[in-house]
Amino acid sequence: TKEQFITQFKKRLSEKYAMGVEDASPTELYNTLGSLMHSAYSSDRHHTWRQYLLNKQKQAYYFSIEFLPGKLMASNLLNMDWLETVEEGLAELGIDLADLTEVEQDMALGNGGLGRLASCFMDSIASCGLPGNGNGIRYEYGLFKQKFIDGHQVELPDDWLSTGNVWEVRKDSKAVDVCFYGQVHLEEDANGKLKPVYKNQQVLRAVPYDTGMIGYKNNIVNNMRLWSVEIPNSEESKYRSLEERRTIEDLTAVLYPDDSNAKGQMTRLAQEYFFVSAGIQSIVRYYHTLKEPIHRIHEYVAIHINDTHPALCIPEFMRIMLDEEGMSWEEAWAVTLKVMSYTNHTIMAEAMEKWPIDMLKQLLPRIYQIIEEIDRRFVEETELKVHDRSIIDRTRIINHNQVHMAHLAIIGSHSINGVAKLHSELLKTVVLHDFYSLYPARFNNKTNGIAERRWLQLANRPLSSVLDKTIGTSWRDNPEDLQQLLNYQDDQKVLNALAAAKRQNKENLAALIKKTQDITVSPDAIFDVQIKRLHAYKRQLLNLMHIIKCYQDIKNNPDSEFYPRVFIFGAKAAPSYAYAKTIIKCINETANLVNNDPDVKDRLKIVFLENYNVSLAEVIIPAADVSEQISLASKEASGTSNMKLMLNGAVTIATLDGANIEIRDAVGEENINIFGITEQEVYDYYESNTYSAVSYFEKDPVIRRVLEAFIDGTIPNIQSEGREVFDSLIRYNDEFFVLRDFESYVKAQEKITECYKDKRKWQKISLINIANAGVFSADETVKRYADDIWQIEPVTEYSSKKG
Ligand code: 73E
Repeated sequence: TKEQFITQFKKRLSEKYAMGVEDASPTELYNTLGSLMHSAYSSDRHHTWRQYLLNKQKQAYYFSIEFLPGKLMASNLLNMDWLETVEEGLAELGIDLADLTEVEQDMALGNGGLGRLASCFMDSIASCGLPGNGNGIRYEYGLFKQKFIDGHQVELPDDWLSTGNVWEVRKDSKAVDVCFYGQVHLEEDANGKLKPVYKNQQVLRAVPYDTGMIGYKNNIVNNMRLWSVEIPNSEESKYRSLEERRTIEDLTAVLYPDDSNAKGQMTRLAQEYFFVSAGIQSIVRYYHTLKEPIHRIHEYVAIHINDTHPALCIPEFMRIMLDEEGMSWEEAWAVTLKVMSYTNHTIMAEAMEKWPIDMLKQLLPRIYQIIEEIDRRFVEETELKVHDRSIIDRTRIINHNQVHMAHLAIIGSHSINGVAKLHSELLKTVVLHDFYSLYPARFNNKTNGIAERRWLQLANRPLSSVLDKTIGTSWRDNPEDLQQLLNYQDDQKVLNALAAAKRQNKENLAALIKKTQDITVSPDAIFDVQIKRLHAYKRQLLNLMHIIKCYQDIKNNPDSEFYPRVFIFGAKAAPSYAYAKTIIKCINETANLVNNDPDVKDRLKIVFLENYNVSLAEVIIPAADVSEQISLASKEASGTSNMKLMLNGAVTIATLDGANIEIRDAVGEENINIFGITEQEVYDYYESNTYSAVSYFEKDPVIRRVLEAFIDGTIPNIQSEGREVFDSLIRYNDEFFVLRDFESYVKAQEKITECYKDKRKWQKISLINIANAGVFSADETVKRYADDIWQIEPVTEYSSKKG
C-alpha cells in the first residue's frame, strides 16, 4: 500500500544516505527507490529461477550483441504493479516520479531496431511467463551521444555507468574463462580420442552482470546476463603496463556504432566470441546441475542467434560437446542443430559478416578447425544431394579466403527466420534461395513486434486513459482488445477525446523542442516524424527533398495556402558513415534556412532532435501525426518504429517494404498512404539495368529545381555536402531510387495534407490505426518463437506470492 511504501522508502533513504526526503537530491531519491524495488523483486527472481530448476524446464537463451532497454525504472514499476502506488506515495512526499526517472541513464547497448527488438522480446518473454534469458555484452560505453555543432554530427562517449546501475548484480561466482590466440594441435588421449592441446593461449575472465527482466504483473523475473572482461588473477603478472591492461579491457569497452553494417575488425570478432563462449559455458555448467545426460541437452536448452554476430555459438557449442563432453562429431552435430536457431535481420550486402580466414585462425585456432570441419562435411553431404556443383560454391562457409557467418548460422541451425512476411519471402526466393532449396523446412517467418507496455501504457498516458474510459482496461493485458475501439470510429466524443490526448502529447513535444533546440512549433501543425538510424536506404533524403519542394513552393508563392507542418527528425549516423553525416548536415542547414525565413511565416518548420534514443522516442512517438516509413522497397527487413507510431495513432506514409505491408493489411488500403515502386520493380531494374536517374532530373522540373538547391547556394553552408548529395543522385545513378519515387511521394504527401484538413476523417483513420496495432504485440511474436522454434512452455505455477 501507499503507506507501507512511504514508510519503507523513508527507511531505505535513511539507511542508505542518512537523510530525510527534504535533503535528498533526485539522484539519491532515484537510487533509494531503485534499491527498494530491487530488494522487492529479488525474491521473485530467486523463485523464478528455482521453479525453472525444479521443473527442469527447457529454457531459451537469446544471444544478442546488442540490447537496447532504455530506462528501466518506470517499466519495472509498471510490471511490478507498483506504478500507481509509488507515484501516489512519492507525491505525498512532495516528489514527482518523473524527476527521479529524469536522472536515470538510458541503457543504450544497441544501435537501433535490432537491439531494441531484443529488449522488447526480453520484456515480452518474461511477461508471457516464458523461461527465456538474454545473453550479451556489458559495454562500458553505450552508443555515442550525438551533438550538432554547426549542423555537423559530433560524437561524445556515453559513460552510462558513471552514476552506477541499480538494476545489475555482479556475479563473481559465475565468472568463466574465455581463451584466445595461441596454437592448438590434436593428440590422442588414453582412450584413443583426439583431444586438443593448447600452447600460449591468452586467458581472459568473463564476469557476468545480471539484470532482472520483470514480467508484467506475473511475479516472473527472468535474467539478462551481460558479460564484462577482466584479467584473471592467474594472469595478472603478464599484463604489467597500463597499456597492456588497456588492450584487454578494451574488449568490452564500447559498442560498435554501426547499424546494418559489418566492420571487419579484430576487436569486434573478439567481442563476438567472448560473449558467445562465456554464455555457452555458463549454460552447459547450469545444465550439469540438472544431472541429465549431455546428449539430451536440446530437451532443456534452446539457443537463439540474433543476426550473425553470435554465429560462433555453433562452433563453440561443438567445441564444448567434443572437447569437454567427449561426444563424437556426429552426436555433437546432432544436438547442436537441435539447440540452435537463427534470425536474419537484413539483406543489405554491407551488413553480411565475413571474416578473413587468417584473422579467425589467429584469434580462435580451435574454433577455426571446427568451422573447417563443418564446412568440409557440408560440402561432402551437399555433393550427394545436388547436380549443380555451383550451388556448393555459393553456400559453403569457407570461400575466397573468408568465413561467411550467415552460411555458418544457416548450416548449423534447425530454424532460420526473417522478421516480416516480405523479408522472409525474399530470403527464400532471392537472398538465401540456394539454402532454401537445400533446407526448405528450416525457413519460417516471425514478424517483429513491440512491447506495448512501454510504447503505449508508459509512453502515452493520455491515450491510455482515453482507452481505459472507452473500451475498459483489458487491452493492457491483451493488446488485441484494442480492436474494440473500432466500435467508436464514428463516435465524435471518442474521436475528440483521442484528439485531445494527441494534442496534449504534441504540446509536450513542442515544449521539449523549445527547451532543447529553442525552436517554436505550433501543436496545430501536422507533426511529421521520421525517426530511425540515418542510412541511405531509409531515404531521409527523400523526405528532405519534399521539404525543399514545399519551401520552394512557398517562396514562389508566399501568399498561397500551405497547411502548417513540422518535420521532425531523429537519427544518428555511424561515425564513419560519411554520406549519412552529409545528409544530417544538409537537413540541419535546410532547417536553419527554413525556420528563419520570414516568408515562411511559420508554416514550415524542421526540427532535427539531437541524440535520438529510446527515451526521446517515448516523447516523440505519442506526438506524431504522420509516420514516415519510406525505405526503398525490399531494403528494410521489417522496421519497428512503424508499429510504435501506428499504435500511437500516427498515420503512415510508406513504401511497400518490411512490416509496412502488414500494417496496410491490418488497417486497409484507405487508412495508410502507400507510394513508390514495389520490390518487384526494384528487382526488375536491377535485372534490366535500365534505371536512369539523370532522366528524371532532365524531364521533371520539380526534381531539377529541388536538386539545384543543393548546389546553387539556395541552402547555405553546404558547398561540399550539397555537391556530394547531388552527385550521389546524378553521377552515381541514385542507388536507392530516390528520384524514381519522388513524384509519387509528393502526391502521397499532398493527400495527407488534404486528409488532415478533414479533421473528422483524419481522426477516424488515426483511431483505426490504434485499434489494429494489437497484432504487432511482441507478446504474440515471442509466443510464436516459443511454440515454433524454441519449444519452450510457460511456467505453470507462477502466481505463488511469497512473503
Ligand atoms: O528493419 C530492421 C529491423 O526491424 C533492420 O534493419 C534491423 O533489425 C530490425 C529488427 O529486426 C537490423 N539491424 C541490423 N541488421 N538489421 C544490424 C546489422 C549489423 C549491426 C547492427 C545492426
